Amino acid sequence: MTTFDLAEHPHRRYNPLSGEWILVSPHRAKRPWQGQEEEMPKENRPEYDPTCYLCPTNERANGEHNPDYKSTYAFDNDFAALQPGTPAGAFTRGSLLRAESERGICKVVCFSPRHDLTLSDMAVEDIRKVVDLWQQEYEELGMLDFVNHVQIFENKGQVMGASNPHPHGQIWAQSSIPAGPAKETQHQAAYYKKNQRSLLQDYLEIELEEKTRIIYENHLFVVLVPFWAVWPFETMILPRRHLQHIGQMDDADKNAFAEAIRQLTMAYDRVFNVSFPYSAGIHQSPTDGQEHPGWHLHMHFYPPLLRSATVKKFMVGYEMMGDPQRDITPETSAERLRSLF
Ligand code: H2U
Ligand code: ZN
Repeated sequence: MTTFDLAEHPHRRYNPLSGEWILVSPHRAKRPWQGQEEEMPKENRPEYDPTCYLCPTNERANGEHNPDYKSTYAFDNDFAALQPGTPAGAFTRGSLLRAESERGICKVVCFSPRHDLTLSDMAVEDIRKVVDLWQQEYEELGMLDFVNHVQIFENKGQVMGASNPHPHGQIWAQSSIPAGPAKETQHQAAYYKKNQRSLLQDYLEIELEEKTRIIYENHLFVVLVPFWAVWPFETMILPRRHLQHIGQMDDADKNAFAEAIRQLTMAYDRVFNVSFPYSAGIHQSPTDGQEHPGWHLHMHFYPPLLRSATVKKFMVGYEMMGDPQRDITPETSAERLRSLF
């Protein structure tokens, strides 16, 4: 009888943040790089695109013109999924059909006036300005009475559904706490209640000891592939300090956070020699007026690519019906990513 080995045998891994499990099948990926790694022609974008609705001075869908902004710029999404003026109300039919009105604000955040850049091309001082804007928006939106949760995120690349290559992200601020952050709120609170310690700080300590999933460190932030990662190159940026939200970041935190983002996105671009697509977002404490002592800020990166610039992972079949599944282990992915810093 052989002994159970995480690198060899099919197993399930627990995600303590979400309470969900993921199936890992390492035997199917003995050689994770069997796919060809074709080079994609480097896209040649102009610094300014007169047809881009995010470039400075250009007209947007609502007829407004963007200012001639020089660093970052945030505006209300012209096609906002949520609106601040939605009337209160509910629809129910017994306990089975339930709907509630939802108020919110959706913003678009331009990271740079330059149409041809991505975060990985930007200087750390310029990424720092993006972090400053995220902080300001989190605080301002979070202060609004009806806003209990602020989701900062970026969809990068056509395969993730980004509508425009101009470097930008979005912020959705709303009354209710969406499912992902709600699960993380619940699990971190339960852990804190039981242990008087933060779940992610304890987790980070273990990872710093094991080292196998750490891919980058600076004096304030760590980037790692979570033990329970689902996407082939999924990562998480974690502050060493127990920050509940971005509002608590000081200058040093913001600089180190910007540096971690820069290093990670540059490494990502080297995986398949393409501008690496992903969805990324900051999870942090809700702005609902509660204390949330267990909440530990972190940024998730979920890149869809699997084997090459063109072969992406699909979350289909068993994963839609059952649990997420991966072949390449998080440790193998971490090793690969670490070599690209
Ligand atoms: P994505 O690339 O992540 O889709 O973000 C771009 C957003 O920009 C998208 O949500 C908005 C779209 O609604 N938008 C405007 O607000 N004004 C415009 O003129 C075009 C697109
Ligand atoms: Zn542009």
